Amino acid sequence: MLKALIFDVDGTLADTERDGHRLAFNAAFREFGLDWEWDVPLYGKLLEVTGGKERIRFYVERFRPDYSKPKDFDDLVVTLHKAKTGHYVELLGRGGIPLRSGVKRLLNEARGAGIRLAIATTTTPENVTALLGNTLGGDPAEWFEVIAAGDVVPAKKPAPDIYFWALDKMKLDAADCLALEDSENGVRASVGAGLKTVVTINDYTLDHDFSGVVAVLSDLGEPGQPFRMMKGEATGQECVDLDLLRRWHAAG
Ligand code: XBP
Ligand code: MG
Repeated sequence: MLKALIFDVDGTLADTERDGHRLAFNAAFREFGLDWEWDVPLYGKLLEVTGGKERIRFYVERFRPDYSKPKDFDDLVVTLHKAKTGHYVELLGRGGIPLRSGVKRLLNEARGAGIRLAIATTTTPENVTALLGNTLGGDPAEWFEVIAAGDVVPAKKPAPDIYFWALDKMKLDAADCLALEDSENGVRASVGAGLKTVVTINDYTLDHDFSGVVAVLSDLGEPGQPFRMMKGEATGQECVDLDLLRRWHAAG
């Protein structure tokens, strides 16, 4: 029986990467006098690695062989990432990023029907609070009973650990939940944790491998603004509602 929905954040609840996280990283690099500039295509390659601190290290290793790391490079990464979080939260505070189509509608429907809600994300907890506070309003804990985020597990997505952590806190079996994701790394994590998964793609993830998921679609859709279906069956539906999620959960 479907008892809970577990949402990814970046790319799933909101399109945060290209015009949110990327800009915040660049602002932090500028602030610290670094000539590192992550343009849109480069950032797509950097998304291969989840987690902001991990991504900065990956960039230096893979794309900046010219950069000689200072002795305190580990500390620098932490400092840069703190600054990046500050810029990101500020950007969200300016109302910079809305929720994706259909997200609020589905959250409201699920909440009204007594379906439990949780979050499983790689991003920093402060970012989740800021995004939800600026879009849904109020305290995120009123919407999501568990927020699994950031460094609570050492191995980030594609490892399944963040989903196991959330399931453990909710005391639920994977079989009774459905995950909503947007990326291959996210799907490897959710499917790896034994969760049936629905994917809403975005520009950075449209050619990802989504093996093992129950449905792939453009977005959750709104009445009059139907989703497009890439994989799965949704006869007669123009938006993703609980009925459809229950169907996918039972069939998948
Ligand atoms: C999201 C991430 C995060 C964000 C940046 O992946 O990988 O690292 O890009 O956030 P997912 P931080 O949607 O799969 O959870 O800088 O706070 O890590
Ligand atoms: Mg994501």
